[in-house]
Amino acid sequence: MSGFEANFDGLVGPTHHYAGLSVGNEASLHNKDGLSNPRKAALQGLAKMKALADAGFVQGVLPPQPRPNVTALRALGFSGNDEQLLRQAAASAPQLLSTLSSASSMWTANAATVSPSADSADGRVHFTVANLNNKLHRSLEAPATAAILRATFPAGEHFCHHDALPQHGDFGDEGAANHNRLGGDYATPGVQMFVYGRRAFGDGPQPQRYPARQTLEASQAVARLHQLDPARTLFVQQNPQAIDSGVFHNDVIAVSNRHVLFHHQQAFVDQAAVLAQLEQKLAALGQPFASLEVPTAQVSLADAVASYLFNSQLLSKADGKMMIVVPEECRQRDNVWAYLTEMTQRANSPVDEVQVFDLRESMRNGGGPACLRLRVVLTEAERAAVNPGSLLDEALYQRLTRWVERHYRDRLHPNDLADPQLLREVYVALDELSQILRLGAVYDFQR
Ligand code: SUG
Repeated sequence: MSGFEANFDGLVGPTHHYAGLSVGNEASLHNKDGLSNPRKAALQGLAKMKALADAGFVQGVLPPQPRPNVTALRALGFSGNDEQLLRQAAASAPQLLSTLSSASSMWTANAATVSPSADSADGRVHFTVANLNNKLHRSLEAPATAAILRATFPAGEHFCHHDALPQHGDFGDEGAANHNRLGGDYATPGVQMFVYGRRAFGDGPQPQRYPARQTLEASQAVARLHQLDPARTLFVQQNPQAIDSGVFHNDVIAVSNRHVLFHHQQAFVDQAAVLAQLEQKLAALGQPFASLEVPTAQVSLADAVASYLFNSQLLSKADGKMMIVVPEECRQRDNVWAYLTEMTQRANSPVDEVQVFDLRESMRNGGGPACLRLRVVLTEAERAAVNPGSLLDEALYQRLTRWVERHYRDRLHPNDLADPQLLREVYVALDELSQILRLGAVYDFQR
């Protein structure tokens, strides 16, 4: 049975804006209150999806969530009809309105942790929705994410869904952004590496400046829920110094594909031991391991954060080699670009091609190519069980492009979020989108 990796990208929502909500994410803080272009953001994301689908990769789409989040505003005491409610919130709590309007569900690497069926005892693909409880705006994503994932991957013979872990910092869980799977073939057992920032219980190194969002205890719970074999599971601590330099998720400092781990020299605590354990666990499966370690002397932590070199996608091509998908910001930094050029031209490098995408709108909030996609390893039988309307082909790309052009604004400032017309536009657009993707009534406002 053969397997492959599918990427499910989040479509950027119509309220994409720069709210400065994520302490520890330098791009988010630096770009607070800037003017965003939601239409351009969505089209940039779609262009990446289309290019990868055209290159033969299986590409899926996950829809945005309804924002402003009227349900949350009502729960927080704002009342009246939608117009009155938005007016009240804008007048008395504009920052809260902005927070509850974030389009942050676009970064689907944080939607859930996903384990392939080859690794789970019951032979199903497991999903655990991330609770994202370190940031208010992100903690509100979980219920809609659960509904969207269940509509996209119907529960049953092939897919098993778990709700988010308890909404408490001790179980802080940021999903697949802190998870990597290594192995040979996608459909045979592999090794799952969970990367945490701190321990909820007990001592250990901690970042001093910025928060560690993921706990060891959360990662362990996800591994249990997914019925993983402890012998093929590894819990690794992220280097606190990296977090303090702006590496708020592991996917800003490391990415894996098959037997390859592409990572920075300062990614993990006890890095040499981590790499040795990975090698040993893969060897026990009869699989090789290749560490592509980028030295600090060539790319500093600051360069890694500014360029998002590691927030890349490593994709297996038909010829057995890999391609690396990076943001335009990598090309703009000479040392990073020199490293990529050298790495892809080196004899015997597993990665021999670079593709560059302009994702500037998302990047300005700290979301690169890898943040925008949720990896789901599938077999053919599993793919056949995926909601067919969610898989991107030429026709869907054309429809989605027209849909964005029809419904999205080309400029948005946080002050515009009080406009009741914007909320009406969002409801019309998302209602139509759920029909285009054939997802059924996934949103609260449709029920
Ligand atoms: O959680 N930014 C997101 C970026 C998430 C990137 N995802 C991965 N690395 N996988 C975050 O910090 C900023 C929103 C704002 O400030 O408007 C934000 O939420």
